[in-house]
Amino acid sequence: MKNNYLQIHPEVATALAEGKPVVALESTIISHGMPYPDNIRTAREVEDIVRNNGAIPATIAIINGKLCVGLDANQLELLGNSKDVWKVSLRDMPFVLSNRLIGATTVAATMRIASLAGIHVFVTGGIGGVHRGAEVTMDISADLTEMSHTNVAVISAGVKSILDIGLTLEYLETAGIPVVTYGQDEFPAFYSRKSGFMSPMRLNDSHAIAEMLKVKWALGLNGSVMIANPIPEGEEVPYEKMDVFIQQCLKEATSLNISGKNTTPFLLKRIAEITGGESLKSNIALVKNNAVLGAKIACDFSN
Ligand code: PSU
Ligand code: MN
Repeated sequence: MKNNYLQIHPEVATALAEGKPVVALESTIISHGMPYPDNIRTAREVEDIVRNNGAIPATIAIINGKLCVGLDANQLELLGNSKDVWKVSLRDMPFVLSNRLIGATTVAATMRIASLAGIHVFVTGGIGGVHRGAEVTMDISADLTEMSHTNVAVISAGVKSILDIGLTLEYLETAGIPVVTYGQDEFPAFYSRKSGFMSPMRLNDSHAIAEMLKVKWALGLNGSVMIANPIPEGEEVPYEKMDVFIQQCLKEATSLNISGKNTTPFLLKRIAEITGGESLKSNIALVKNNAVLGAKIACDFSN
């Protein structure tokens, strides 16, 4: 069925029509996850990495009443350097489209749009999840509900400890979402290779991961697979060190009454400030590392 709101970049459309590997990329990380101009530089470099590893990148955002799949240089600049960019999760999509606002898509919204376009592999930094204190706030990211029914695999560096990692893993299990860690037994915690939680599953190569995706969807087991890719050794900030900063930022968020959709962007920004850019450096390194693995999985998946 043709979707009148979809605008697929010609290069992406050609790749999809020819069955070539395509990797979806999100835009909230650009507009609300990193400061300018690191955000745009990183977005471009991540696209280059996807290309150099054999796949076509498709960065996704909402611009001028269209669900854009694949952005040009001006559109990337707009997302990275405009003041009024909406953070668009699933519930925001119709509002931002019908009002022709500029929207940066979260994991949830990016997955849905990727799926509409026929893309099955998606690279991000980290997914949203169950927040600490969710038993009171009910703050559970729509990323998780979306992952429970949309057939797009998500490559991330695990879950950072601004969230409740244990509860997030429980939620993923309840939702029937396989969690596969690449190359190690322990589930990674974004900036850190360790989290204190064992990964439910482990696979050591992209081919095996692509096979698992094919089997899952062939069985009619709809939904995502979370592929957790540990940050490279030389780039990590150890868990214990990072957790001190995170605790401090969480306290600040509470005292400033930050809630809802503002929580994650606030925490990411404060952590980068408090660590004097160290967290940002790690964040950039892990996204690039995910782009390499994602492109390889997309190549194996399309074969
Ligand atoms: N986690 C990160 N970096 C990010 C995000 C999450 O480490 O940039 C972004 C992603 O776009 C994710 C969104 O989908 O935050 C989750 O927001 P929320 O918790 O409001 O659902
Ligand atoms: Mn939330």
